Amino acid sequence: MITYHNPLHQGHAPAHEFFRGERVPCFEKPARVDYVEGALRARGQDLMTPDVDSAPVLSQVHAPRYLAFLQTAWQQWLALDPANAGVQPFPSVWPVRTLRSDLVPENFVARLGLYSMDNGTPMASGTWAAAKAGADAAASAATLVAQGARAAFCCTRPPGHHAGPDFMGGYCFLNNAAVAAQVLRNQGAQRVALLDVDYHHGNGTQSIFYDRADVLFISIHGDPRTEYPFYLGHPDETGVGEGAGFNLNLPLPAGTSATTWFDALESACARIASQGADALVVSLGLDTFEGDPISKFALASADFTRVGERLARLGLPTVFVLEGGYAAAELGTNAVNVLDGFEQV
Ligand code: OKP
Ligand code: ZN
Repeated sequence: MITYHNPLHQGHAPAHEFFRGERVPCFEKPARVDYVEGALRARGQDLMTPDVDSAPVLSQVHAPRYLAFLQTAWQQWLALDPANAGVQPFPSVWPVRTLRSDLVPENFVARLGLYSMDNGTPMASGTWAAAKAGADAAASAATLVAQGARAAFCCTRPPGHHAGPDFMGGYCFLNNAAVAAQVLRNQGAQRVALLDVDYHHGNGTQSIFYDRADVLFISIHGDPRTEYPFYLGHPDETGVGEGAGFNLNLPLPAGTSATTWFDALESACARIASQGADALVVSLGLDTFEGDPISKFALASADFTRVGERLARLGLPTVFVLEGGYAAAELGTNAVNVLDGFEQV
C-alpha cells in the first residue's frame, strides 16, 4: 500500500506526562512509529516523504488563532526563560463554563490552557515541526487517493483525533484525519465517511465536522462514562444543523470482547453503506489491542487482519491515518495486519 511516513516525528519527544498526580514516561513515544516503520520496511514497503503542504487545508479544519499559537508555542515558552529548553510546559488554568474564551491572555501558560482540553498533551521543541509534517503526510496520502489510488496509509505521530478546531488534547495537536477528509472533499468527493476505530473517542474530529453533512463521522470506542475523553462520545450526539444525522457514536464498555467489537464494526459499516460515501478515512488507532497498557478492549493481533478485510469490503477509496496504540513493540505487526487484510480482499 502507498505509505507516507513522517520524517520529523522524532523531534516530538517529550519525556513525561501526568498520571494520578505523578510524572510518568510518555506513552506516546517515538518508538511507536519506529516499530511500525520497521515492520513495513522489513516487508519491502517503500516509505514516501510528504509532498503536499497541508497549510491551506489546516486553515479549513483549525482556527487561525490556534494554528498561529501552536506554530510558535515553543519559542514563546523559551522567551519566558532560556532555561525552559529543558522543561515541559503544562497548562494550569482553563476557560471552563462562565469564563471567557474570546479573549487571548498575554500570559503564555494561560494561553496554553485556552488552547488545551487537558494537561495530558506535553510539548517538546520539535512538536510543531512533527505535527505539521504529519498533517503534510495525511494530505499527501489523501491526494493520491483523490487522484485514483485505491488506498494509502499515513504512518505518523503525534496522533490527531483529539485535536479540535481550536485546541490540542490527548497527545494530539493537528487533526491528521480531518486534514485527509478535507483534502478528499476539496478534490471532488461529495461525501466522505470518517471511521474512527481508536479505543478513545475522536472528540476533535467529531467537533470539526459536527455541523457538516459532507463528512459522516462514526466512532467505535470505550464508553466515555468511564473512558477518556469523558466529555464527548455519547450515543445521543448525532450532529447539528446541516450535520444532523451525520454523526454516529458506538461506545462499548471497557472490557468488551473482540466478538462484540466486530458487531459494532458491522453496524458502522452498515451505516457507511446506507448513508453513502465516495471515500473513506480510517482513524486507525491500534489501542484496541489486548496488550495495550492504557486501554481495555481485547483484539488479538490476528483480529487486525479481519479489520482490514471488512473495511476493504466497503469498496471505497481509503486513507488510513495512524492514531493511538501504546503496546509499542506490537504496533508493527498490528498495523501491517490491517493493511494486509485490506489488500488481500
Ligand atoms: C490518545 B489516543 C494515561 C493517560 C491517558 C489520555 C489518553 C489519550 C489517548 N495515563 N490520557 O486516542 O490514543
Ligand atoms: Zn486512543
